Amino acid sequence: MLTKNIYLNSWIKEVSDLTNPKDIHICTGSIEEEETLKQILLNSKDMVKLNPEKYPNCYLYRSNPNDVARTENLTYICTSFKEEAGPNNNWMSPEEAHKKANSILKNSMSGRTMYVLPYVMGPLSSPYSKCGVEITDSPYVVLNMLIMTRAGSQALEKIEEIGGDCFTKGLHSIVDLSIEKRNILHFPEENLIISTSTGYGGNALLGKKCHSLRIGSWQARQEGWLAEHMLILGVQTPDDKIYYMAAAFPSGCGKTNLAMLKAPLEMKGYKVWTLGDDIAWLHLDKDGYLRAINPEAGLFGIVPGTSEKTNYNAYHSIMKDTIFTNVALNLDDMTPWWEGKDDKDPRSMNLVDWKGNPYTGEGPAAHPNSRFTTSIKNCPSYSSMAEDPEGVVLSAIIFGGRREQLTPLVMEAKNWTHGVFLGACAASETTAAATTKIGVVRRDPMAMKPFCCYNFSLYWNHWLSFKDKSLHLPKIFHVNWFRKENSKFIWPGFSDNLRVLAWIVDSCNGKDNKIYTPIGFLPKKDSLNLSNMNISDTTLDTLLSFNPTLWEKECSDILDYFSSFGNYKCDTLIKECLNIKEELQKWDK
Ligand code: OXD
Ligand code: MN
Repeated sequence: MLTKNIYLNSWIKEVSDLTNPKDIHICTGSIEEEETLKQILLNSKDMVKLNPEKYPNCYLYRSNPNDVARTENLTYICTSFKEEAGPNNNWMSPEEAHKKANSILKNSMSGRTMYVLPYVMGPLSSPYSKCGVEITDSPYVVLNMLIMTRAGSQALEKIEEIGGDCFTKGLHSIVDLSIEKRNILHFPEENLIISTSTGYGGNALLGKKCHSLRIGSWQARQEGWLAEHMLILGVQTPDDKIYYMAAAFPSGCGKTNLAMLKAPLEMKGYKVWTLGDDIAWLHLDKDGYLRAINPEAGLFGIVPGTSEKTNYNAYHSIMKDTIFTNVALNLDDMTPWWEGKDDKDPRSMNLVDWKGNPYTGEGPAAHPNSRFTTSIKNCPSYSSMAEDPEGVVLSAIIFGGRREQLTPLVMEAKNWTHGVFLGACAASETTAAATTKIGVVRRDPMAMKPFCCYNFSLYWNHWLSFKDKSLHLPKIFHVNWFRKENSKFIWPGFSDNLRVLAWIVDSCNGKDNKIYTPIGFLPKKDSLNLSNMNISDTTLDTLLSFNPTLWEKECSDILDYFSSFGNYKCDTLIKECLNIKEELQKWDK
């Protein structure tokens, strides 16, 4: 008997009959197991041990160069009805997807070990947690999942205790890593994920995007909660109160930086606590408060640009017990290196680039989407509230995007419906985390474009439905750190973003710090703490104002976007947008 869950046993048998592995290993998460897995990767030369004095228990893994980012074009939602997946997803019929996967997976594990990894997303004893089992033939995936989730024996015990089909099934095989065989398939109706011919984190660590966001968003709609692409942080104020916030930004817009921000010197008494940097599951508790848990246990962050100055806490999180993927290696002292780590010229060092070749000075030494995997507990600003099974009560929800023009530094929603509108029309310029063109503006509602598993119109209706379920919902805000003038950023970002969070706290406390406009409440000019900031009056005006003519045009674009979801329409948001447009037409220009 493999496990005490018959349903799991029969799935393991089904997968091993198909993939034909040389043996099966049920992962326990023990130290010995971890060591064995590391040794396998060291022996195969896919992984290198880093300097144990400077980077204790740290490793550098190099992936196949064709496999360095999520592949959204090869990611499918396989629902019975195409319209349910919506134009926001690639769709494949479940029959076709199973057929395709079966032919790719036939004997795909032959000669390899099949690892069965039970895991829990969320604190082990949380009523909001969910179980999963990932079957994979990649020791790298197991090692990462052991950091990113609560995995191994304890998770299996939970799965055995609950019994039946209480877990999301995730089947992953690296096959031959060819792009032709690469597919990331989601079967929400079967609670199943199949990922083939890839080893990249976002495609292969199935607990993360595939389970916690795609399958999660499907289940959340059915069960009345929200699975979101959000960090969770706590802002401690000088009177020692902590205000919890969840914030959604598209990939590569600084979620990890904001989640572990270090207060600027001028803001004495303020401190940011880190509970999560990528995913939040939100549930209404019995009193109607919206509570957030972080389903993950680790950080899978972008390395380039991380320095003591830009993100002190991330920098210090990754000095031990960390797996680096696709960074450069300094052969002189076996330390990892990446663009933005320090002021050194990479050509002056004895570097091997991310592909494992001597660095020639051409192109980046570390891949722009190179990653670190480390326990969130390594983060100096980690809050143990992240382990609270009940989660934290949210005071604010923040949406954001990367907009060079148009969108003010911060605005507050007029009410829940308007807040959902602000989230739904968030847009951003693409980054290196996905293999699409860099720098193209795309609508990225709630930063969920690549992750919402069903038609966005239905998703927005689900968000809107919370309005009638509670009197204690958090306030909603929209921020934009990326405003530019003459091609230069006009807001410094990073730790100075705490000034905006402090304004949000003031607002949650009912402070009279804002003025009404058709697009939302904007800060009164003197309401932000800008001490020692050296920001000119004109720049501040640009940051805190809006252009009604441009916004009227934006509303027309948003209306076009809102009507692009087939037979499903979110009438409430369409009406919200029409009202704003009408108000803008009358607004003093
Ligand atoms: C991530 C992403 O890796 O959003 O978090 O792409
Ligand atoms: Mn993300």
